[in-house]
Amino acid sequence: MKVSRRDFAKIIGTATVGASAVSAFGAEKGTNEQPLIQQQTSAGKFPNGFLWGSATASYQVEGAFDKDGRTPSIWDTFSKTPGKTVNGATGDVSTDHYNRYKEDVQLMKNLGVKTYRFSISWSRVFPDGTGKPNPKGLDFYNKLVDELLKNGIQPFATLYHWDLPQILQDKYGGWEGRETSEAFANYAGYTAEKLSDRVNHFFTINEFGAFVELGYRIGIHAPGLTLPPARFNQTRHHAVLGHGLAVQAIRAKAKKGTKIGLAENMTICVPVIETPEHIKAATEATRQMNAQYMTVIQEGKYTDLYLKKAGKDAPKFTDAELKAISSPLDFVGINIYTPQYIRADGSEQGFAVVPHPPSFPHMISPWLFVGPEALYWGPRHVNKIWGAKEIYITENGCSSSDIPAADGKVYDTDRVMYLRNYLMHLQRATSEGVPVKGYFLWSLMDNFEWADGYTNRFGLHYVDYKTQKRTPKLSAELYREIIARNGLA
Ligand code: PNW
Repeated sequence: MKVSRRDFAKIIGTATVGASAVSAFGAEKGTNEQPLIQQQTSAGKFPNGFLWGSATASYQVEGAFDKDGRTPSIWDTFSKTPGKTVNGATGDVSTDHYNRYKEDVQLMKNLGVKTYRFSISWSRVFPDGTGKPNPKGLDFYNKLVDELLKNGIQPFATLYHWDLPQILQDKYGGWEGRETSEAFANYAGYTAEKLSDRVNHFFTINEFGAFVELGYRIGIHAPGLTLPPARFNQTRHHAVLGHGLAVQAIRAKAKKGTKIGLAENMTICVPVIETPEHIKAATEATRQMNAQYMTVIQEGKYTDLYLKKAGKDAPKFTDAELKAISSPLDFVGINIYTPQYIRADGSEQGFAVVPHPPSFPHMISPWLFVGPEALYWGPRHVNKIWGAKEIYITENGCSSSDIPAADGKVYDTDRVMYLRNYLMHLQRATSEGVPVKGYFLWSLMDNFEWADGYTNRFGLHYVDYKTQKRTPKLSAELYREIIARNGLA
């Protein structure tokens, strides 16, 4: 990955003005005032019923790229274009989850996870992007859902994890065209209608902040475009519009009581030091640096600063579209890997981004800076700023070198260190009453890591791609322990 998280944040971030609507941390009640004995008895524990899970995504694990009527997605095209992925890797076979899903459900069962987040391949369900559905494509998800339920694992389904049907890219320029937002709503409504008798939670879209920015602006993900600002901002708008229209379509078609949310890799603004002034700055930075996605979805308007900065290149939109975009959600999912440090400053906007110094530690992916407190501040901001009452950490995890030892095991002590520290901060959040209901570790097993191909491994299970053998890593043992204790291990 050539673009670092730091550059990435700079690229998508907007600088800003405006006052914080949120009171400073120091003024809150009940945070540090628990009697010591109570803190000790609940030390390290998560709330009862906490949903421990793991996550994957269709193009990253399924393989079976041409089975049962599936048509190419933009990731098939992109990965088969020379020079786009490391070693020309594609998702043609990947971990062959399409054929091995039963075995993979057993991996989950051995971990003890209560839930599994997977994504649905749009071009399996609608090979033409829209129009006539393909029952054979949907059937895979029917079987997967049934297998999960049979094993006591709750399915959480993501409707879009980046594998747009290529035909919609060709016809409408993908998410640049409003037609794609509408096609997405149609596919989402249909799929939720078919699955919601057994799937209670649907995510519309995974990570606007990655697929739109990397795919349509920077060009290092599918469809590999570098659009000029006005067209690019319109693409952002059509992506959030697609989300909003999908929420409406799912509400109209799915079983009553079906819960709808999204999974967004928002910029996690961590106060450099936990003082009221830096916390206030980090709160405002959260709204402004996520203006184009999470903030407009939550608040139903683009911030003044976002529009001002975009100037003549600002997206064109109607009030009705803003209303659709901000359709009420049942829960909010946040993918959290790394922090963005923020300090208060005397500027009009009231905050400044503090870049990671060159010595700042990161995992093997250069963008994956280690900042465990992101797992505290992310959900806390979402709860305090927008009042979200049901929050999931829809992804968290890390890449490691993962070289098998002589005994065949992978002793991924760096991942163990990462998870233990991040989860301590998640526990801090839940113990303060931040309503985080579950956590999905990315990922169940090593898989196709987009432009990085198979070189960066994120799994709890090591995959030998020659034999498709899955072997639990040390981190899988740690996770099993944490789940069993419902607390830190
Ligand atoms: C997320 N970046 O992607 C995705 O949701 C997963 O599909 C992916 O495997 C996981 O995180 C690990 O990378 C990202 O460069 C990929 O900033 C790259 C970036 C961010 C998110």
